Amino acid sequence: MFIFFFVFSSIIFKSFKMGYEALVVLIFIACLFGGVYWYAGYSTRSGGAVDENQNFIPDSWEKNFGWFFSGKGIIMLIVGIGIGYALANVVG
Ligand SMILES: [Ca+2]
Repeated sequence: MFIFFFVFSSIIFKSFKMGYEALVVLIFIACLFGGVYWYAGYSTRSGGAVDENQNFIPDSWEKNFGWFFSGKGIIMLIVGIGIGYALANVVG
């Protein structure tokens, strides 16, 4: 988790200088994370994954990446802010 935040904050930090590339990377991350969150819901709803506690997150993922789902709001907020800054750099 700490490695994740370290990598993530370094990407955000670089976005202040990189502009266009950072925007592309951040949009890619947003799509990737969105896809993972969507797939978690999809795989549990379709019955493809075990979800005994009925929170639409496959229990096998929750075991190791529970923080990734519990921190969904803050993670997407940080990505959103990053995109906002990168976009401001590109447009401005
Ligand atoms: Ca679950």
